[in-house]
Amino acid sequence: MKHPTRRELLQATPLVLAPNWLLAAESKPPFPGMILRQSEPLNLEMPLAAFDDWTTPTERLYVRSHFATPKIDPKAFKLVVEGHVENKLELSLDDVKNLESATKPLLLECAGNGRVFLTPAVRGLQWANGAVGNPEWTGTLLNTLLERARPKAGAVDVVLVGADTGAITADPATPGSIPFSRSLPLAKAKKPEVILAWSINGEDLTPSHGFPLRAVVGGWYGMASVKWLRRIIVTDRPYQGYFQTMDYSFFKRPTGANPETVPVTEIQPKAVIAHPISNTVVAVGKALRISGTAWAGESPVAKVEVSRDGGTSWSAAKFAEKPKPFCWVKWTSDWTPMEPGPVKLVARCTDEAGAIQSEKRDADRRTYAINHLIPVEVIVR
Ligand SMILES: Nc1nc2c(c(=O)[nH]1)N[C@H]1C(S)=C(S)[C@@H](COP(=O)(O)O)O[C@H]1N2
Ligand SMILES: [Mo]
Repeated sequence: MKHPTRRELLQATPLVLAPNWLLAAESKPPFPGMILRQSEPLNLEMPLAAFDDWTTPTERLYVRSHFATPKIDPKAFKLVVEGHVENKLELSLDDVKNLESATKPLLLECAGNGRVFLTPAVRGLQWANGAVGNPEWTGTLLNTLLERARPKAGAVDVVLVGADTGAITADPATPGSIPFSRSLPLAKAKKPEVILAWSINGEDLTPSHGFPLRAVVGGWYGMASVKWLRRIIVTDRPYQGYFQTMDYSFFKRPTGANPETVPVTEIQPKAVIAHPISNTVVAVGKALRISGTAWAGESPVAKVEVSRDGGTSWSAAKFAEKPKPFCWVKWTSDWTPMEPGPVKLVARCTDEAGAIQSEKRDADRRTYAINHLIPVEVIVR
């Protein structure tokens, strides 16, 4: 018999036995109930129960890291803003923290969230629904720094570069060791939903969430929210970094033109049923509250609907609060099942621009932006 490798063992071992966070920069073991998707680098998924909190507690926020967590000395920390700018900046952490600050909730969702639902199975971390969270961030607008650095005429992209580096050896392999980096078009970089955060839920960022400084890009999938931010480079042409060409890209079909490869950017609308969970037995004739959260990208959530017949008929869910832009909204839908048998519950979200979740998976999205309808089956008895 072939002996399992250390990696295989760790992947198959319950979280409580995995000692790897002791080797990483993380000071605490992951919160009980977090789902270990990979131990090196650390990748953790939030359990369904965590959809109950509107504000995601820091220890419940999913972790998605491509490389090992870098150890950064906050006293030696420098943020550089350079490239196609009139005024190159070099700032200490205190310089950044002394800029005008804002505190706002912003949802973060990994572009691969829901990948486990793809058939046939694909490569990549097998996230179920929980590579998402809605914490509160404190930081300064990226625009505040750009105003000081003054992009030159012809500036196109703002490249955010992390302090973490590594080589990806699986195809498509990186050209040796590279830092994690992503760009935003200048127009998006100037928006008020794009912040450089030093605090999450009122406390310092934790090592795995980007200590001491990270970007949070409201409305876009998580890969744009660069952690351990170190350099900001303004460019005069579109950036073609690995994590927006070889990785985190999909196909667009402009009308009348050939398919093009484009970076994954905006979050697509999604509703998740947190209660009841799949395969629950529910009582005939007894009121049941179906509940969950829903979110969208640059347009706020307009509507959540629930179906109790696998998607044939739909009824509007109730919001627990008015949907806030760039955040999730909690919703409920009350139902008294009257007939015994299996029932497929489905929830779907529509945003204010009219984008709605579809029943079928769009293959052009490759392994990203997964928001087709996923039924939750319950048994009425
Ligand atoms: N420097 C750096 N930033 C990064 C990543 C990374 O690996 N390195 N992962 C990105 C991805 S794909 C996601 S989904 C989010 C996850 O942020 P979190 O781990 O704080 O939840 O961080 C993004 N920022
Ligand atoms: Mo991600």
